[in-house]
Amino acid sequence: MKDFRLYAITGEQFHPGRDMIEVMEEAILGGADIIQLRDKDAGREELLRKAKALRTLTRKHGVTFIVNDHVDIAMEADADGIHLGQGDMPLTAARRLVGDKIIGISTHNIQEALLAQQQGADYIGVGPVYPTATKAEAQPVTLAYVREAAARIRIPCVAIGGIKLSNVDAVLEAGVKRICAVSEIVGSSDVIGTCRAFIQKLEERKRRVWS
Ligand code: 3NM
Repeated sequence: MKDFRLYAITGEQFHPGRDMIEVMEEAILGGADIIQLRDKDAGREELLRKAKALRTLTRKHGVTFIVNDHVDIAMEADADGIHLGQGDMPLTAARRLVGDKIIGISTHNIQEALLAQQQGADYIGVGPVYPTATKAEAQPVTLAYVREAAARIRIPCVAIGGIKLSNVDAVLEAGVKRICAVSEIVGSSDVIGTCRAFIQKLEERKRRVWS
């Protein structure tokens, strides 16, 4: 899997009146290096159309493309991988269908993380770190779980949930090297600038601590 550090997920409710592909292209231009299509409302046909458009965009820019939940859409659009929640298709079943494509798994505690790692996930989501309207029903896992995952899990850990420019320093201090945001990125009036600012914070942390 191509490595990544800034993971942007679609969230069309955060940019009414703007074209999703245009917004995600700005995210890529700002430095997002992995893009996920997440749309809980679209029907199959619409989802496939969006997936194909994002596939074209991500290929043009050489960034990774992931589809949330829908293995069949990921396969048909030739995405690089899929992202699955705890209530979705089991990882082992998904692996049989997607072969060596990327599989990411949402985790909310260290047991789920260790299991995902053992079953061959390529990366895990660690969250929601903070309360978030994007996934309002989920209980925040706090920085304590971010610290634990960063210390104990060997596959890439992506912190997600309520991450903003204003709190990302604390998340990075907890030990993760990859972050994901929906509303802070796609809801910004300056998507490119917001992604650049995230990248700058990742770079700063790398200079000070990782290298
Ligand atoms: N998954 P925002 S939190 C899609 O914890 C998603 O697995 C989460 O949106 C998880 O950056 C989340 O707007 C929402 O808070 C992230």
